[in-house]
Amino acid sequence: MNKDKILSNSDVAEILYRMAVLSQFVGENAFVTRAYQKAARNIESLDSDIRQVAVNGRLRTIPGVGRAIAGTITEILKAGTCERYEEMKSAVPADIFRMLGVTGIGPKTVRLVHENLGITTLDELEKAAVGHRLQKLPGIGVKQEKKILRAIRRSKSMDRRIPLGVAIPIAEYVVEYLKRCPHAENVTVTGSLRRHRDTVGDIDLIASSSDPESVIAAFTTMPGVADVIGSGTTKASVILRGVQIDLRIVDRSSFGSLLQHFTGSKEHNIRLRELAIGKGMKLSEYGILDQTTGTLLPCGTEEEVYQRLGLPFIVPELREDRGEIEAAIAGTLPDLVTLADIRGDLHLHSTWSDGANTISELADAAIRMGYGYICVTDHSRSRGIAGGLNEEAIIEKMGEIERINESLDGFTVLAGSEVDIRSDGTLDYDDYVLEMLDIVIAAVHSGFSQDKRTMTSRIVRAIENEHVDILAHPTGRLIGERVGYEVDIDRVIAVAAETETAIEINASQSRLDLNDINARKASESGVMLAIGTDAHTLNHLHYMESGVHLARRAWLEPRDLLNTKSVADVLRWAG
Ligand code: DGT
Ligand code: CA
Ligand code: CA
Repeated sequence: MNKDKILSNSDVAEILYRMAVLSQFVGENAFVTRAYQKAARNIESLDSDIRQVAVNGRLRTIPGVGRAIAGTITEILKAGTCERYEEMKSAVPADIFRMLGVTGIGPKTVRLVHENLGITTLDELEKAAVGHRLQKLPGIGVKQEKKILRAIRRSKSMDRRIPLGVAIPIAEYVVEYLKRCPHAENVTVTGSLRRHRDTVGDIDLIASSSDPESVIAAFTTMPGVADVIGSGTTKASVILRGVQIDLRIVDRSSFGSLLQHFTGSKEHNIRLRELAIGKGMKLSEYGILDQTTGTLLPCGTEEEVYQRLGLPFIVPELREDRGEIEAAIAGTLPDLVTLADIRGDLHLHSTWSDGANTISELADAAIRMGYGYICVTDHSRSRGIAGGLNEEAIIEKMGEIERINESLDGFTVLAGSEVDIRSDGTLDYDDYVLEMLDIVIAAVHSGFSQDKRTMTSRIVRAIENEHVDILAHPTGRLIGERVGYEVDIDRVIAVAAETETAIEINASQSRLDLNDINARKASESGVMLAIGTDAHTLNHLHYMESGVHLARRAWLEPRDLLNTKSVADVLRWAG
């Protein structure tokens, strides 16, 4: 890390998260690991700037920050790192985070190959697997070696696109900055980010201006710009925090045409152009050219573009050439779900397990968001590292929920759990515990390297349990980090339809799982979907927005989602 860089809350949290991972690796006890995690999470959700908190000598008022971690944070703020972090890093292979990021490679394997073969990078590990040097190691063998190689190759094939969670804050920063330029008007995000794809190749912005050059100058000299890739009188591209940002400036009269063009997708635009040609028109980023008269009609708004083509407006989320143009022509575009339709969040973690906030705090925040209910789904017994609850704690927690509900009017806290699906497909609580809960979410958190058949029957067995209401993050992917486990999602969808189990759209920006294509498939197969934020701090509650955009990309209407229902209907549905 650059020593002169100004550290944000999330930079400090990131180092603490990494320390949590390393502490497991160097054999610290689970308590230390959890302490780092907890502090990291609370710093992430802090409303104030961590630097200011430190200056005011108030680090220890942050929950989970004791004397030791306060010292660590102070060190990080001063030096960009800390002694213990460097010490732990030097005791482990250099490439450890990349190796651990591969689904199916855990600390045990990394330690084994490091100690026996001196392997410190993912490439070395791949080479050793190709050269059959791993199978000789204790506990690895031929089968395991093959598995490791396959896992590395899967992980390497993952594309290098930017996760939404990384792109959104960067785009917000740039938009805010440009809006303050005196000559910039209509600063707008376009491209795949406006369509709310789960990853983006770059960030595309447009604006209109009477003085484009001054806006371009402001853009290319913006604080944080690491490189200017190109700069002209009406467009420029820069690199900021490792991400490419394209800006186009256009005259206000053709703003709608450019917005439509740059929002894409390319496939959608190609289809629109074909449609235009059939009507004797030529569609471009400058406007619509009437071929017979030869006049160019620039469109000031996007609505105008669609209108002139004889189509109803098509929202950005649908513009992927997945049938939206046909539906627009036929007048059968879906009546998509909106954020206002969402009445509750069904996947939340509290301080009972690994969340940063109490149930009351979560409820208060949800009330402020206009929800009618939340379901608090802390981890189950076996998730020791995430503070999973045993049966006694569950009962105690249900008592607390009851007391909170008595004090609330028109709002309900549901008692739930995110129950681990064990490697054989059984659940982490006995049926009598599952029966007591309002909502049971089942999830895979371990044994990611199981082969596709084993994993699929494991999940199928879990959702066949009559107490399971929702299957959480069904593919286990972490965008930009791991591809997830191998699973026959079509089979899971089919069984979910049969067993009337809902499937989650996990709205966490690093998961977004199910994705748009599979969520649409599930819905078309008759499966109910449920958006859950998987919030571990209050800040995460706003992931609901990303979940709703994903649902819209999946063509979902309010009736396709569980959490657009009233609490009574949710309970009736869960039966
Ligand atoms: P990304 O950045 O890979 O996530 O995807 P987009 O969709 O943001 O693509 P990008 O940044 O290459 O271009 C932005 C938009 O510009 C794209 O969505 C549609 C438009 N566009 C780019 N190239 C073409 C093209 O060759 N034909 C047409 N019709 N439109 C294009
Ligand atoms: Ca783009
Ligand atoms: Ca671009």
